Amino acid sequence: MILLVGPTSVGKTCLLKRLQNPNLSSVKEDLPATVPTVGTNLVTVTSLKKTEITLREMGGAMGPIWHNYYKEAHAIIFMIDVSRHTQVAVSCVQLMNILAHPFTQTVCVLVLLNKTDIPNGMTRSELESLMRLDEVIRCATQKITVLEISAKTGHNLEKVARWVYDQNKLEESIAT
Ligand SMILES: Nc1nc2c(ncn2[C@@H]2O[C@H](COP(=O)(O)OP(=O)(O)OP(=O)(O)O)[C@@H](O)[C@H]2O)c(=O)[nH]1
Ligand SMILES: [Mg+2]
Repeated sequence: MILLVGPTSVGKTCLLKRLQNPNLSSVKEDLPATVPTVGTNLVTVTSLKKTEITLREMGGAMGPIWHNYYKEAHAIIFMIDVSRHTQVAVSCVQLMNILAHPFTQTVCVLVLLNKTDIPNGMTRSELESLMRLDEVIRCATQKITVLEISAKTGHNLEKVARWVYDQNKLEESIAT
C-alpha cells in the first residue's frame, strides 16, 4: 500500500481520480469533482503494464492520525499546493515529522508540488529555499523524489504513475 498524505485541499483526491484513468495523456483540463476526504480513501489504480496498485489517501483533516498508517505503507507520497503560500510552513513541519518517524525510515518518499498550473504559484526554487528542501532531503534516511505536477492539466502525471509502479515492483521483489 502506498500512502498519500498532505494538508487539506492540496489535490490528493484529484490525483487519485486521474491515476485511475489509465490513459493519462488524454487528461482534459476539467478537474474531477471532489469533496474533502473525511477519514481515508482507499483506491486501486491500474498502472503501467496493468498492474493493480493500492493507494490510501488520508484526508488533510486527519493529520493527527496519519502516523497510524506508516507501518503498513511501503512508500509515501506527500503533496504540497504551490499556490498556497501560507501553507508552506505547515507542510514543512508535516513532512519533517513523517521523515523522522521510526516506521518510515526505509520507505521511498515522493514529494509532489501540485497546482503548478496556477500562475501565482511558488516556483520549485522558491519552495526549496522556503522549506530548505535540499537540506531536508540531504539529512533524510529515505530516498526522496520531488516532482512538479498539475492534477488539472496532467503535467508530469505519467512520471507519478511510473514512480508508483516502480515502488510496487520493489515491494513485490522484497516480498518474494
Ligand atoms: N488549479 C488546480 N486546482 C487543483 C489541482 N488539483 C486539485 N485542485 C483543486 O483543489 C481542490 C481540492 O482538491 P482535492 O483533491 O479534493 O484535495 P484533497 O487534498 O483531497 O483534500 P482533503 O481530502 O480535504 O485532504 C479542488 O477544488 C480541486 O479542483 C491542480 O492541479 N490545479
Ligand atoms: Mg481528499
